[in-house]
Amino acid sequence: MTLTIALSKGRIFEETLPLLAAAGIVPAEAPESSRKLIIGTNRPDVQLVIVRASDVPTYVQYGAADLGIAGRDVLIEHGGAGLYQPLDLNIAKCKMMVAVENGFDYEAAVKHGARLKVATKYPQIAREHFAAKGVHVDIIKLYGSMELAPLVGLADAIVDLVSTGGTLKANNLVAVEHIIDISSRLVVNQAALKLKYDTIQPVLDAFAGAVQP
Ligand code: PRT
Ligand code: MG
Repeated sequence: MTLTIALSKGRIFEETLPLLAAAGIVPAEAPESSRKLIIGTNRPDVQLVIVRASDVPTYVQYGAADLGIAGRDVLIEHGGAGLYQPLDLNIAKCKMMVAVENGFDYEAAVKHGARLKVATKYPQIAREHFAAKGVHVDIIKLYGSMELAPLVGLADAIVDLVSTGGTLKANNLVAVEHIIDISSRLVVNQAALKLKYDTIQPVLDAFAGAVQP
């Protein structure tokens, strides 16, 4: 039985390589240089499928992939239906933050009770955060480049991922609130875990043993 693992290109793929290696899995090519969406490995019974980061939970939920690796941000927005999440892999780490343009009086805006316009790719996380604070918000859904929104008057604030802080700084934005710490997790299709237990469980064990603190 073939084991299919869903991964996204870029940081998650790069940071997953050592975990795959610990499970004796070496990709036949790098997704950055190949246009193939299905990538074989040194193991004839294991293949990788390369999908958008936010599509990983969907592939695993429907069993098109048995395993996947996705950020906590993506998993919260997806909702997690049908997914077993046995392991935090402690990779692709960053923080979900609220940020505003330098000079914008966030505290006053929040206290004032006026509706705050918030642009984000993460409406679920943003809505929950502001609801817990009792702040009324209008969420504006974007698919990228959130940093632009406050600069052109589309929003008062953004909810976005921050790692080095370089992108905020380059765009004259400052982080004003930390919402949650983010890292990537292993997700497993629940039916596949039962059907392919003998193949999947050793991979889970190898990943668990290779996670860096
Ligand atoms: O690009 P695409 O739409 O396909 O999806 P994606 O952007 O979600 O994929 P990718 O590969 O960029 O991110 C995959 C996962 O990596 C995310 O779901 C997060 O869990 C995690 N991750 C870790 C990050 C970052 N760090 C990160 N810094 N995802 C995005 N960023 C972006 C952030 O949105 C902002 O634009 O990097 C910018 C900030 O970086 P700094 O270093 O300037 O602060
Ligand atoms: Mg990206």
